[in-house]
Amino acid sequence: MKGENKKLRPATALPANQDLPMTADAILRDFSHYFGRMLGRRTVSAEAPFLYQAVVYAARDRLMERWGKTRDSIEAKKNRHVSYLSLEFLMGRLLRNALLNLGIEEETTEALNRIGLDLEDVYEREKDTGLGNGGLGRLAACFLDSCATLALPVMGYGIRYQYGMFHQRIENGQQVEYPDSWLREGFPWEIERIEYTQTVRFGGRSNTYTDIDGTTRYQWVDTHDVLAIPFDIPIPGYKNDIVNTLRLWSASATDGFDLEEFNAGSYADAVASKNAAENITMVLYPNAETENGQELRLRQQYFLASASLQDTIRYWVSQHGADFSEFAAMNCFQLNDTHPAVAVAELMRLLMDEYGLTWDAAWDITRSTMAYTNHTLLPEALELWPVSMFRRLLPRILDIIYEINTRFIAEISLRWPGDNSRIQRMSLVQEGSDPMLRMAYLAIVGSYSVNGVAALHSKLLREGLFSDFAEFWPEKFNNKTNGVTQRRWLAACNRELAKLISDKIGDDWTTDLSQLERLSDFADDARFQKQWRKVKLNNKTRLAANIEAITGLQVSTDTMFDVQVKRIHEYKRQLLNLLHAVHLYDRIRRGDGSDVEPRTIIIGGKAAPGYSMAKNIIKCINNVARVINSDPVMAGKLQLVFYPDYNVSAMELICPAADLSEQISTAGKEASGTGNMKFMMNGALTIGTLDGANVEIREAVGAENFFLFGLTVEQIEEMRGRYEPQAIIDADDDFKRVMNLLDSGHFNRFEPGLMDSITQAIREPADLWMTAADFREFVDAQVAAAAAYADTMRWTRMSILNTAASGQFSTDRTMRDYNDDIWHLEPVVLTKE
Ligand code: 26V
Repeated sequence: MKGENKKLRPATALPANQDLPMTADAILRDFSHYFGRMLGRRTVSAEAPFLYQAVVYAARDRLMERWGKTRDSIEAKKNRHVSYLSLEFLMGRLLRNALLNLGIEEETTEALNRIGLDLEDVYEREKDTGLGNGGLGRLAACFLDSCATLALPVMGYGIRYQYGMFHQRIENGQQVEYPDSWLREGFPWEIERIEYTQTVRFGGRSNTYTDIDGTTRYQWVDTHDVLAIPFDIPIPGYKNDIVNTLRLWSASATDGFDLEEFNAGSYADAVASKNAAENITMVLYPNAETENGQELRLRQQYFLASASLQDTIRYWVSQHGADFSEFAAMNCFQLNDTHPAVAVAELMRLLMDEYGLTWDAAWDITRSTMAYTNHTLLPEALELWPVSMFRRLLPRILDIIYEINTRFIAEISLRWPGDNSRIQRMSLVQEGSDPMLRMAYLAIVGSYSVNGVAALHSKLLREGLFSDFAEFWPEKFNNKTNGVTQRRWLAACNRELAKLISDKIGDDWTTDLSQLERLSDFADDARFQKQWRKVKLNNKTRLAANIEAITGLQVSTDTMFDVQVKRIHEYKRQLLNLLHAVHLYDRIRRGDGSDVEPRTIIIGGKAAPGYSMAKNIIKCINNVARVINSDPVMAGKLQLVFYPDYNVSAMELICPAADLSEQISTAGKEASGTGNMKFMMNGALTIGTLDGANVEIREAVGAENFFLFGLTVEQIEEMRGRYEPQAIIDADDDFKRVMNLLDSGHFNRFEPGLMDSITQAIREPADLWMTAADFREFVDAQVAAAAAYADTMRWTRMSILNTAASGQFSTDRTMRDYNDDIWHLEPVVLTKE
């Protein structure tokens, strides 16, 4: 393809469009055009097919002109820019956010009202774009929103999975997974850009040859090639006319795919075999933090890395020719965890094999363009790939990684001569009968910046997991505490609270969240407090209606909504929450519940399909819930709800309604958490351990407005090896009764043995998560939370203060930090035509 694009005439831009009017009239006109003429529908009703698509097209037109202008302005200035490489972008729904950022929500509401439609109903018809597992993927989505709002030239690169995160249904208390066919009715936001198709290679072998200068060069030959087709999604900034891009790659077979392997007679088989190529982008892997090693997953990673780097280089060459001297000054690749870390070697390959750079020149560029963010401390989540798999799938890339390692080990030896154990510890290759590549080490060696996602997490990375590397390159390591975008997580999802806040302090907080501090002046204002409570109650009523619609349960809104929603994982300790629920049930049942503050405990989240312990936890929660909810003695006092199919849109309904936010991971295990920030912003109080960003949340809001409990990281580590959960249980009457209830079969009358795996886990001295160790303090902190809740004025004050102190947890702040310390981008200035 290279160079064959002969232009017959100089390219000319289309005449600039007149800016489309942002009025209800114009929006209605465009809606009618799309609905009637393009989609061919006549009858407008709330249920009409393609109604939502037509509204999107009307909005998209308005994004399109701004998108083009943003691109032109970036090109004109030849600005430095960032490519954010991520296997996950958990975008959720896009329509409300687009209208909010364009500033045309009211006009669109008005337009639809005129034809008897409610915009809120249209919003509900959009499926979530669920191309992520949880925190890491949603963080990437919040980053894109903030970068566009700050006018930072950042492009997201990801994969257009045909099937996103599975849907969870609860059948007989158990999680059952259903495929998420989110593209089935079309996805009106994307633009297919076949003109930027790339070719990605797999398999074959690596060959050497001598070029005309006598230099040894490498060639990757006999490969199986797959096409990467980009689909672009517009990312609008907040009322600033900037529209950035999320580019998602979809795999497609080349026309020659595997044809040579078939005899002339099996043409149909050859075409059918195209499936193998197209499978690469078929499905998102749903197993966050466990189960590494699937070959298809490695294919996905390389596919993303290669297509995205080729795309960036294609653009570079179109602007600068094959002169890479300024490439590093103008480009940065931020790696969202190690998932795209193979990009380190792929950039080396492209620069050397395709553009003829020397090793040293290519390495200089690589090492000054790559930056790596780590998102987990769990050792089992660190990616290791079998060398043998790399040799088979990516032979040329393996050569390069070995060469990087050889040179790296030489560097270590120079600094620490003869320190072989250090070399073994730091080598990119973990030796053994099945040698493995350590992707985190590849990412560190190949990057100029390595960051964690909360202060505590970054400290633990430096002192623990990556201590050898931090000793070698202290200047590479830094912290960037996570955030969330307040446009989605307050302005859009909690419009009533947003309005109350804006009426009090103006609406600058939508782009400067530190403004929320000014709310603290009103924390004791009785009138404001009453309004604040009214909003919370309305949000609880909304959630209660939703819970009834999906589970049939009627929950009482004059109870404390005590919420834990996140992926189900042992380290997050949903089990600890369940123990507390059983404890409250036990107290009320014994007639000791007169001072138990009425609560609705809500737990939601998905378990990785292969993570049997997590699935058991879901089943046990559902069993306990059934007993509690059907016991008349509990009425008005205690309810337990398992919220099914938790996702981004569910959180938009849940976080505005929460009173108490459960952030109860074992200290040192949750890298940051971002749900904790969404709850805080929406006025929930946190009950939590000193883990991840909880530490910073507590510092920001003050210890007196946070319910702290549990062992610290140091205490946890200190206790390992001499942890005796059974002794802890025996010494605590409440705990003993809870365990007896679980052991007795009370919650599993007809399912003998069901609770065994969880009661055993709690009694296990080697329990990594030390659930029993924190039981007593957790129960006591819950008593303190209940007492505070019972004092309405005090609770409301604490709630207001939590929102007021949440300013630093905006991804606007996070992105400024990345930009100041790592990216060094100039904001885009829109050029006038
Ligand atoms: C690992 C794997 C491995 C196998 C296949 C699929 C897959 C997908 C994801 C992961 C790692 C997920 C790591 C993660 O989500 N970490 C979370 O990142 C959040 C954003 O920084 C942070 O707030 C959470 O504390 C952290 O758990």
